[in-house]
Amino acid sequence: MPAKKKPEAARVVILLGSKSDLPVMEGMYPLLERFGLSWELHVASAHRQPEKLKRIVRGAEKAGTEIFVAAAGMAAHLPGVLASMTAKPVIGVPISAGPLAGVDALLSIVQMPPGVPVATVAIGSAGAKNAACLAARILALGDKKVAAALDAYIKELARGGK
Ligand code: RP5
Repeated sequence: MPAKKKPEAARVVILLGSKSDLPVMEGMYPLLERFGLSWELHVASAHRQPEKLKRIVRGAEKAGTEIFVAAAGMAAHLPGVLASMTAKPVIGVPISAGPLAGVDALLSIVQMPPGVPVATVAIGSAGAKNAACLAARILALGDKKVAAALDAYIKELARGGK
């Protein structure tokens, strides 16, 4: 009997602290597609749904996900808690979601203790796009197709594209 084919894992798993983070994070999709990176997205708050978060991370690890992106606003603990659950690269996107306009989330995400890194990108939509670009740069190290797509994108930027 032929072996059952394992369902293909999303190379990038995106986690949001809330549905309200979605409009900003949707900016990642066109870039991930352009770089040929498969992805999936889940909402799992580190504060409100820690057990759900654990289940998603365990499932993604088992399936072979290579990079996690986590976006959260306010006291943004999602990327750090996620980084405590995996040894895969975690990219953190601070979201502007309250009176402190994302500076609260930026400081919460970037100030990780030694040994548990979160690669923190800019607040908001620039950060969402850079999360896709950084994921591509990491995966391009071992994937020629991603490297070529990234190279074409960088050349387009040099010609004045956005
Ligand atoms: C964070 O609190 C979420 O990531 C979101 O940015 C912020 C507000 O969440 P909601 O009250 O909109 O669900 O946990």
